[in-house]
Amino acid sequence: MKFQEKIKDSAENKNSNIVLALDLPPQEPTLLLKKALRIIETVQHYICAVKINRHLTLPLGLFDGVKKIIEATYSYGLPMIMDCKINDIGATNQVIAQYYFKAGFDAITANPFIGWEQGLKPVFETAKNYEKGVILLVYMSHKAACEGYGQILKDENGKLTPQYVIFAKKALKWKADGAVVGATYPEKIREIYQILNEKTPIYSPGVGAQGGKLQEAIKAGASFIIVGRTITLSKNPAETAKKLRDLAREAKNRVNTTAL
Ligand code: NUP
Repeated sequence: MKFQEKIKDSAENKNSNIVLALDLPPQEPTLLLKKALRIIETVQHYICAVKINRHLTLPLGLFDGVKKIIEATYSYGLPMIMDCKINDIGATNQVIAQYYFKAGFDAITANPFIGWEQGLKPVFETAKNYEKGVILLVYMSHKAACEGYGQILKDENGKLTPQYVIFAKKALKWKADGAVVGATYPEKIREIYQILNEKTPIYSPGVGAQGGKLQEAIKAGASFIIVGRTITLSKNPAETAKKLRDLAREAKNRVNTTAL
């Protein structure tokens, strides 16, 4: 099954659009793995996918500890995303993508700054061969995002255009499986949502720890909300994930009712 269908099915089954960013602070690897597995086990009912970052791949190893996390995640019926933000020359990107897909990830993230030919083209081709997904960064959640994603440049017709508008159009052209737009910038989500026109779902990180508001992101058009530290560092991750899931459901219902 293709990634977009897989995560849509999972969101329906779990009745949740929360993607858990399984980020934990550095600690002894055996303990880290134990904590990571425990968190997935306790929050599995309230999330639709798990996203992993270097917090786990670096200390645990892709075909060692991370493999165990992937297996556990699958046993709960949840897809897995590797947030590797691919950003190199095509030949290198291809090797990176192959390793992540072979390890069992359903989708990877990539940076559109590197462009298509000898950049992301081999990544999209590899993803297609493996029936996996590629999610593009379109506007990041941090403060300095405007320095890159927000810079104004000339598009191919010479018209002054923000970088993120060009990236959103590329997400459509390259048939990306998702676009990352920070929950810290709901006005950017709104603008990018208009361009993507529901063809490419928006994944929105930056809720809680980075100051973004889940309800605002959903109201602006985000399909999936990525949450890390607010859940992983909470005293009761399951309770926090449930609360966020319920808030997201309410916000989604409100959007649907207003649209009627
Ligand atoms: O723009 C982005 N912002 C962001 O926070 C793109 C990302 N991939 N992320 C990631 O989402 C970040 O690296 C982390 O893994 C997660 C957000 O975690 P938190 O701020 O909810 O703890």
